[in-house]
Amino acid sequence: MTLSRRLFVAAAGALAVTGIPTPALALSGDDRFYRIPVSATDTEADLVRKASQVRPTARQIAWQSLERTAFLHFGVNTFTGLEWGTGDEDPNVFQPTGLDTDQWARALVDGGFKLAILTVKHHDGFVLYPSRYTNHTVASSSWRDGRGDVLRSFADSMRRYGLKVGVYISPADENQYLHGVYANGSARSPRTIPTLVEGDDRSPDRFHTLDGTDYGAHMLNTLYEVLTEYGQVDEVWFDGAQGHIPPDKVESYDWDSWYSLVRSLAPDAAIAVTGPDLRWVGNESGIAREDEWSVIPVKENQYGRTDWALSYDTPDEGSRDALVAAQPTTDFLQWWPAECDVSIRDGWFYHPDQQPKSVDYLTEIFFGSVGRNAVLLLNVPPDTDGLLHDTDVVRLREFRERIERELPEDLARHGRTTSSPGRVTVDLGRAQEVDRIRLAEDIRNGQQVESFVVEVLSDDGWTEVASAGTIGASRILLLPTPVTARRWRLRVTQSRSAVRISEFGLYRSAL
Ligand code: FUL
Repeated sequence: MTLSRRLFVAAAGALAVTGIPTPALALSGDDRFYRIPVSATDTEADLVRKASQVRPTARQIAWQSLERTAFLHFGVNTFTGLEWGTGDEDPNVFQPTGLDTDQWARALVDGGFKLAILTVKHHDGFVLYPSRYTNHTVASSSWRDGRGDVLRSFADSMRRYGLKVGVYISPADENQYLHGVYANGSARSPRTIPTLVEGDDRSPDRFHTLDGTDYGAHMLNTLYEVLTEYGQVDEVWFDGAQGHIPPDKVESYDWDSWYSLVRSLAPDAAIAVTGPDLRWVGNESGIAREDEWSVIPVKENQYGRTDWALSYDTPDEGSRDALVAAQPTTDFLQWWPAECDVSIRDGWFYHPDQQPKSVDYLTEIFFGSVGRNAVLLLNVPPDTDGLLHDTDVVRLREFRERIERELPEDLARHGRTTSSPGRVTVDLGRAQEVDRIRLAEDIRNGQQVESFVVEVLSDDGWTEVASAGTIGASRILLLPTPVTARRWRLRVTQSRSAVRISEFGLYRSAL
């Protein structure tokens, strides 16, 4: 059942960090506690206490609750068959003659998705709306006589069907590299955004003065167009890859200026994954660590870029041992939750010879991401007609139906729940078969549980049926065989501070 305001104390922990206000004030999400500085003299106990005091921001809480989000990789690569474009492709190859973004939206809703992110600009630099700052766009294609705007259609359709809108804007840009803008060695200096161009019909209320290189200013102007002309955006995705730009052509990205513009134009948008709000899980298979922490040690790199204090793919990102191991490089303990990106097909872009993953595989991915304190970001690439392929559309529906059968009805909802320090007990009224358990901490109280057991009452007393480490925003346990019992208990065996459990759900799958 969902335990809305139930609090139980699993372990006492001091709540005050010298010099900063108590996080008890921050239960609805508060930027003041999303990261706490670490010093070289902090003991293990100090680190654990600080980690227990980190809280998500309101925008991180909103993002986490989405659970299933979608990626749409679409652009010139869809037509050239490449995964990474070249920046000098003929824009005229882009001919999605049957573009129907309502069809995308319907399929994603039918798959249980709540937000979709479009690749507005991939590494090739081709832009899916008519930009004032580059000719490598849809406007240079004869498609719709140069008047097509995929971003407009996408954003309108998503909103029409109740989906939130996200934008992928690649920092790497091969076209701008070929035009001598990207990595041209220009100085970082104050830039006026938007930078008005000849014949510009905009008269903004406010201009932003931000530091940037020539390319940094180009990114800022792109962000300005996307975030002021297309309605509310809830996720801005900055990728970390370089495409084919030679590694010695270094453009030091103006992260601080980009973040600041996003915050002022789209304050609710979560900035991913080269960003402060959420992190890449560390692989592209859609699977989180079994024990996935949302509070992890980070360091701050050049121009305010949040980076891992350990490595992006370390098997343990946030346990007590990890906090201690990372300490020499840690600047902050930060709420930096994991996003699991994976494509339904092998490639990110559509290739006719590839097939979507099976429902079994997608279900495994769901349990490996949403079931492990992460958010799923599943890519479903539109094809050359500008449609999601029928096979993928059917697969999305089957995936949603399968998850509904995996977790059909929370049996605990009709039970009687009691809680006492470190324990939540559910009396189902009669013995019932259970094979899936869904748990959640109220993350407004941070992430506290380090280990727990689930037990059932039998003639021999309380007997363990499952045990694991972290819970976080969502933990789903699959029992290898169904267990029949009337009384079920969650017992926290180790925690960082007072634990607030918001969900103890018991299910019998109907497969
Ligand atoms: C990667 C990119 O290089 C891929 O093309 C894709 O966009 C993926 C989501 O991120 O880093």
